[in-house]
Amino acid sequence: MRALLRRAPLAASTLVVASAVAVAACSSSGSATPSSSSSSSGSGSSTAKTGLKIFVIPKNLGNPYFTTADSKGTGGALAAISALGDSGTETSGTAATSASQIPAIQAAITKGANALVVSATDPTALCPTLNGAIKRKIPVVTYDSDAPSCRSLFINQASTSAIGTSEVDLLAKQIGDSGEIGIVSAAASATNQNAWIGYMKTELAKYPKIKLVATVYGNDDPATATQVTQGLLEQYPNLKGIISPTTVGILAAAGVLDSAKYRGKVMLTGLGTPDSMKKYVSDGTVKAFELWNPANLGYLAGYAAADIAGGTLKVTQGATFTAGKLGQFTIGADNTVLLGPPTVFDSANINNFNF
Ligand code: RAM
Repeated sequence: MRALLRRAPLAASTLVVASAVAVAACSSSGSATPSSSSSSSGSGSSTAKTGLKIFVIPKNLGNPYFTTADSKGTGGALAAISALGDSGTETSGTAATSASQIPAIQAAITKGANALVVSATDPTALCPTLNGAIKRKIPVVTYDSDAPSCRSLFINQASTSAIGTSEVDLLAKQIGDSGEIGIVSAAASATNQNAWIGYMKTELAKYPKIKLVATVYGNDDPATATQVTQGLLEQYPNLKGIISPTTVGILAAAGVLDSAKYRGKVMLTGLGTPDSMKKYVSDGTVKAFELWNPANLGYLAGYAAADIAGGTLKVTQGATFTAGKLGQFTIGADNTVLLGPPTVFDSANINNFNF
């Protein structure tokens, strides 16, 4: 039954390896596959385990981006987990810090987790705990923000380089390729933020008249993000633009810029949810920004975690799996799965989106 739910018809080449995978799935209680191990191929078992306990652990609770990514009602991670006959729980701390997130990961392990789905606040701090899970054969699937040396699989929302470079290109267009800009990031330790900022810096080499003057950190906390944005504007009165690659940061920055003093004078782009940004696009504070569909990201991560824990997906480069409504995905280099390209939102299309 579970196999019917989760499998689209398999290609002949995939069917050849299915029986070998079924044997592997039966011979171990979990199927955690550290990213370094990739000896056999494929997916496809008719004997998947169900009733598994899967914990979804975002950077923090209370961040609407993760609520959308994780919830059953939005079609996020918990929807995929429950569609596959497993039991999903979303848990984390309330601050987007490792100190807040690690106890939730430890508690999930103690409660008998069969798989963990984690957005890493800080890979260095999380890895001892996550490696402990992998040692106990609990697969760790990262989503949104990776912990490359201590997970089985990473579900990447969109090409890391494309996110970084496109945000610079979007802002450059809005400021006429010239002037001082700043970045309002989330946590200084966050893998995703730092990877995107790295590509922004590379892309800036194409714009000799744009100067990145500062990167400030709002820690995915609305009050902190507001404060650091105000500080940035005070310290750099000639600032022409801000990139905020965090849904919490861009919303806070938009709130600060939504005044006669700044509207139309300091441009803002980054990663935001269309629902939260509609007001600022319609009043002209923000021209264009981007994001992927967070619910689809969570759904894909939940699906993959359930498939790995259930024994129907072995983590190895080239393995394919069908993630329900989202269709077929292939595990790529470094045991990473890519959701797809993000959408750029502007006044012409933003009202077509509701998340
Ligand atoms: C925030 C978080 C998250 C990031 C999004 C774009 O909600 O920092 O990790 O992916 O923004």
